[in-house]
Amino acid sequence: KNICMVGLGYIGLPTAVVFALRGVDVIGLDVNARAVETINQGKTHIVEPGLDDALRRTVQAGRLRATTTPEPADAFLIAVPTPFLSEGEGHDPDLSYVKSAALAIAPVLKKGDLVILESTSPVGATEQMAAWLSAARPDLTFPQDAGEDSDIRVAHCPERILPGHALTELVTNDRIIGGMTEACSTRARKLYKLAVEGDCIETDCRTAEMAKLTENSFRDVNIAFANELSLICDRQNINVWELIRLANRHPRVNILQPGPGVGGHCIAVDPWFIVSQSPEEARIIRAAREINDNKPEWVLAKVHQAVAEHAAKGGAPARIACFGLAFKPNIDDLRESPALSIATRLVQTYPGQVDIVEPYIESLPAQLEGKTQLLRPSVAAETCDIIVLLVDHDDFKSMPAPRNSTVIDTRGVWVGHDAVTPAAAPAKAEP
Ligand code: SAJ
Repeated sequence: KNICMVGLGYIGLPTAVVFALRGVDVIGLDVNARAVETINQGKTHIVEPGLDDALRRTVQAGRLRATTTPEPADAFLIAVPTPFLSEGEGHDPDLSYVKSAALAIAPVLKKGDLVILESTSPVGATEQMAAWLSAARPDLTFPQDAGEDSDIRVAHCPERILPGHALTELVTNDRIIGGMTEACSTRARKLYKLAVEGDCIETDCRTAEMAKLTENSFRDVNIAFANELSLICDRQNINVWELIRLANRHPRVNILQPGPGVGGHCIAVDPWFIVSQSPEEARIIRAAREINDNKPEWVLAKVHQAVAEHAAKGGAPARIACFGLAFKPNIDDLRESPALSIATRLVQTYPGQVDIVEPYIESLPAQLEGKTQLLRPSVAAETCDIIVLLVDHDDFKSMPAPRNSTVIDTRGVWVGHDAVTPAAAPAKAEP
């Protein structure tokens, strides 16, 4: 028995490795020839703690092999991107990668195979995928026409791992198993039980699709609540971090943390799938997306205000330091990062005045290269007039709060007990 992992990115590669570690023979299929070559050399093209070592062991043991050419397997797990379409206001889901993956594996499917969609998907995507497979293979039967007697079993089992904790969460998290029929669910559950120690809970594929979208929307709505509070508190001159700490002492209140916006490729995307399918009903979910997407503009306005106040004092133009570019703490992942977009806008607006501090990278991303410089935290804290804290990296938490600069702390790292307003400088350090 072997499996084919289709898509060897941030989700697919760790998943392939975890199954291979449990003794399953895994073929990895990807359109990226360079990634395939790197993996076959026992190396990773993504950053994930523990992955390098585990991948090398599984490749050396002959359990994991990558290819760009589809091959027969007993089960196919599809983990390809499902972004939204950039054109138009509707944020409609783009299923073109799922379609390409389905068309790639269709020719090698055989009676008895299992096809699982792991990518976060709008409701109905699994049935759509089964329809694409069926159109490509009229000689086989699928659950939509043959029910429990189908030749091919199809299910949606959404991935739920937190980047940075992939190898642990793949094994310990509970899994939702959404078969198109009960036989599909049973078959998929048996497969996941080879690697997953958490519960594998069966449901239908549409509920499974909605469950995954709901989880990320829940988090987005809760972060939006915290971000809205940060705006209200700023106007009322109340320290939002202290406020949230106090409110969370209530046994039934658990507010998340405000920040410069929501980044990554999941939480800022998935709620739009619900909004695009139910625009009339999904009012809170849409508002949350808009609040979180507008937070970077608010942070930029705070910086502009601080620059104007500095200029009013006369003297040299303000030096501005951006602390952090990553989309969340203690990782090097800059994808869809609000910190990166704020830094990029500041570099454009104040050319030659902005420095970057990001301990997790060694060279600047292309859009900033040649336009700014990377500084060590202590150097930037000494030399910059305005410090914009954008990521709550441990490196920043463990350093003393900069005392001689105006601090705009979007994460409450240094001004956890003070207002976020630049006017409130100098910042107080956390006791
Ligand atoms: N953030 C805040 N305040 C908070 C928590 C997070 O501003 O209190 C921000 C982060 O800084 C970051 C963004 O939200 O910019 C998202 O970070 P995250 O750590 O909440 O989530 P992701 O995108 O890394 O992973 C999420 C997870 N989903 C949930 O926790 C419900 C993960 O389990 C999913 O597998 C993943 O999305 C996915 O692939 O869908």
